[in-house]
Amino acid sequence: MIFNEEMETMDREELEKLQLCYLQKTVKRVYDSVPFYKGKFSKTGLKPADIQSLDDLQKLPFTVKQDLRDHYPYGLFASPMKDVVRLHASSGTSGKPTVVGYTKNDIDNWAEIVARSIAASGGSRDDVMHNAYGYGLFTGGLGLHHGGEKLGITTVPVSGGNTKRQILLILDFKPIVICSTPSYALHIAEKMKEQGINPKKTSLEYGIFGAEPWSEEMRDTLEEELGIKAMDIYGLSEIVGPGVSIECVDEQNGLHIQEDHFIPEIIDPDTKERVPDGEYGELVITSLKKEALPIIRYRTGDIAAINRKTCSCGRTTARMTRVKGRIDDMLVIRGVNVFPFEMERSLLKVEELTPHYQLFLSKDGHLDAVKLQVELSEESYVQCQQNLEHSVISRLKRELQTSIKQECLVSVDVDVQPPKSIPRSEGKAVRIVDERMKQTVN
Ligand code: DLL
Repeated sequence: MIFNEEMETMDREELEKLQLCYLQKTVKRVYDSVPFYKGKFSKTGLKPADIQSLDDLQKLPFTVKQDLRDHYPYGLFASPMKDVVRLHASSGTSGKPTVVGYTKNDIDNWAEIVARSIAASGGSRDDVMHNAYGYGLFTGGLGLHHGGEKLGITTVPVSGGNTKRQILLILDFKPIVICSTPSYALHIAEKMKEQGINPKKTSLEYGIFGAEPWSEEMRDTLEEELGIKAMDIYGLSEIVGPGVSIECVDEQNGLHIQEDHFIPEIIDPDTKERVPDGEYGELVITSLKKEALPIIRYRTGDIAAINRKTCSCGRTTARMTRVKGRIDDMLVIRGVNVFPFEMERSLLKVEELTPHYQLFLSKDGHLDAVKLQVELSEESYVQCQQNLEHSVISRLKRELQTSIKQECLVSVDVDVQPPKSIPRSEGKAVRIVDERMKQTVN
């Protein structure tokens, strides 16, 4: 179902006219109300009136996460605090979090795009939605919540954690849609099996999964394990939260960007020049309707590509590929660039292993070294114990190493552990344990 036909299927020429109008308003708003932007524009003598076409967007400077940190907490807000009704913040692994403010209109607009997203994923007002994204400063829980209520789907605000209770509520409330990180959905399925419940046989039909990178192979695993259709939702708190883009259930092939709210660009992160459609690069987003924290050309750090071909679902909006990973997470192993997520694809092809994994990074002299820790499924563990434990483990190690070498062109050490050795996550999974700094300090 298309929640907002007018906006989601708008003729592209019309859409671009609308985008230009909102872009001009946003540029004027930040110029007049945020000294940081006025200062930046002034360095190149740029005035809001210079934005006469969508191409002129490229005249505008980029904004980066550090700018938000440097102006912590409210320095980039374009609305007086009396108009700010909500704050969210990213967890921030080091130092202060990045803070995002919302006016009442911002919350309404966010609810609108998330309502569109849930509808695109197969949910409708006749259904029940189990929302297992964390509620709080993280945008996942409340983002899906308001979108759910706007759509009119019965929203269960269960939040993350207490997996036993999640299962009870899924069995009793009979939701059609589940929202969580892909890794937490896997964990819920695993716990169901432990309790003797077949995860394929619940009422669930659709999953809205995001907040962390996940592969096409992980989609197959989730769909198979839970007997659902799994859709990818993308967003980031600096821009709004979940709902920037979403896959449609019709094609499950690229995430429709809510282009009447955001302008996407893909740039080469080194030259900072735009790259053609279809080429991978860093996703840059400009907000068009945000009031409290409008943001100009925000460098997301996420690697994706854009395609503007029309989709069979009827939506005319540009689609982005699933995010390959963050630039910061890219590993350079003996000169080869690789994202952790690319190894996930190889792992999921080995039947005897579970879909859970962690990568340990260390230094081997001056070079980066990677150990991929994986675990045996319960079934194969029993088999290993019954017969030749070592030969099975060595075979799995070899298979996985060869597959990673073929797919990612890097050699990694593989460590096969017993079942349930890898920590399970209730939110974003911790895939990378970076021990390189620790080694340098010692
Ligand atoms: O993760 C918002 C969100 C909540 C998105 C629920 C989807 C579902 P942050 O905590 O600010 O916001 O983290 C944003 O997470 O820059 C990406 O690196 C990553 N990310 C988010 N969605 C996806 C996705 C939320 N579908 C950061 N695929 C982003 C890959 C994703 N990475």
